[in-house]
Amino acid sequence: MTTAFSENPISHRQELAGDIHRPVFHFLPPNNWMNDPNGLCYFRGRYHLFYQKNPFGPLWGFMHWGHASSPDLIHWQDHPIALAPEDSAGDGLGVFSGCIVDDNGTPTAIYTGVKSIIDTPILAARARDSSLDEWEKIPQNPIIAEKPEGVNSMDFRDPYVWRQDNRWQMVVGAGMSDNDSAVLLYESDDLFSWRYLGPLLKQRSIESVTMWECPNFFPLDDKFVLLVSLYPNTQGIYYYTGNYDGRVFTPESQGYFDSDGILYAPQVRRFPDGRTILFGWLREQRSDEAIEEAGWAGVLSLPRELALDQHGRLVSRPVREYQQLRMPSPKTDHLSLNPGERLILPITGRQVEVGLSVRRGEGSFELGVAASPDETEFTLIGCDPQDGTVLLDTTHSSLSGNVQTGVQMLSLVETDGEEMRLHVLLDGSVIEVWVNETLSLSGRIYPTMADAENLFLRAGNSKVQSLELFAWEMDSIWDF
Ligand code: DQQ
Repeated sequence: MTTAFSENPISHRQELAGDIHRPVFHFLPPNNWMNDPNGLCYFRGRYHLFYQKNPFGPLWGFMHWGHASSPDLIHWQDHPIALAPEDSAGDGLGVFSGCIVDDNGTPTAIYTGVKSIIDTPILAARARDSSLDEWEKIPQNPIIAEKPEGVNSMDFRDPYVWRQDNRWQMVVGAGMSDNDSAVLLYESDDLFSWRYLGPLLKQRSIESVTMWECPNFFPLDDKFVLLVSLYPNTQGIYYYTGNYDGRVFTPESQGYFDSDGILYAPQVRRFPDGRTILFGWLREQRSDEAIEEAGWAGVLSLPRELALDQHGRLVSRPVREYQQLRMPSPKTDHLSLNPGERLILPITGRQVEVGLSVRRGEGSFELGVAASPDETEFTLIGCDPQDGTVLLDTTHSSLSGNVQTGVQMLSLVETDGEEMRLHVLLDGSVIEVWVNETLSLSGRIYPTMADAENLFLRAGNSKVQSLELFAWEMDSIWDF
């Protein structure tokens, strides 16, 4: 299904509301295609979120910046398209990813313009009203016309700008002719004329990666964090934490953030209340044909508050504001399970949050969600408190042949505490899992059966002595 471009977001949202795979408490486009979050910012009491949008259809192409705003990071209002491609502005083939900074009270977008596949200048546009609905691409564009030497012709994009020591600094994602990936560092006094300082980081850390997309570079606690998205084949988000003296970044630790490449191309900003928050794109795991039939694609993660833990790992938890979506009367229980015992939970649905707490050393168990009564479709979250691992297994999540499935795993280390606390948030085709409000896994699932709504617990080969359960039905963020 290809829908003609019309800016009538509420009617599109209403038309698609019956789709069982459509999340209701994660931000997603009214219809058609969305990918990366862009331009995350806070202006005059509202959070603004921009995003890569194809207004003409549900597959990637002809990128614009869509726009939504929120009073609380959870409930969103659609705005008109903010930035559209224009030949005369140097972005005729697409307005690709970028960020927004506050230039003395004027929100200013710094983004990738696509002039041709090998010509991707960095451009700027300034907001002309307080709702951030009207934008003017500046006459000085392009603000960076040429890529530095050694950068591959098609691998230069996604500027991220911040204030550093009374100057502006910018990083841009790149792929280099020596096969390294790089994040390139620039500096400016006025936001419009930029000096190239060289690579902030340049590496060939993972063999199959040819470029780092969507860099984010920001202070967190007393460190700096660099996030990069691993391209091609969208291999997920990798982070480096370390020290930054305003010129040189010295990484100390590194790792994957989330896993398996379903969460990708994040946008991070620190907000006035001091929290550093990330939104990521949760990629579809179904075929183009299935997406065309659905008429929409792409959804964002819940906003995640970032922190560094005692091991120096970059960790996250969903912002506390999502808890307002918990419906009254949670189901709570104190359970024990005999070896192999299976228990249907007293809650059903496609919009649920389940919390489970056990002590380390207990027997292993699985939580099943989105399970059909005949159990031909189900998604498993496995927990082994002895070795501290959590699995997200979507192998049986759908009977459709048009869906990619898999098994993801995360592991706690010895010193992560005496307890394992799982938080599972299911919202239509989105599943997000946290353990101990630090490490996360994200998945997409597409059950074919309308009644694939059950939840169950199943013990492994040993007894689970004591398991605390909290479960909530979750409300929609939309009024209809
Ligand atoms: N998406 C944008 C690019 C970016 C990629 C194009 C990452 O700017 O590199 O839609 O998903």
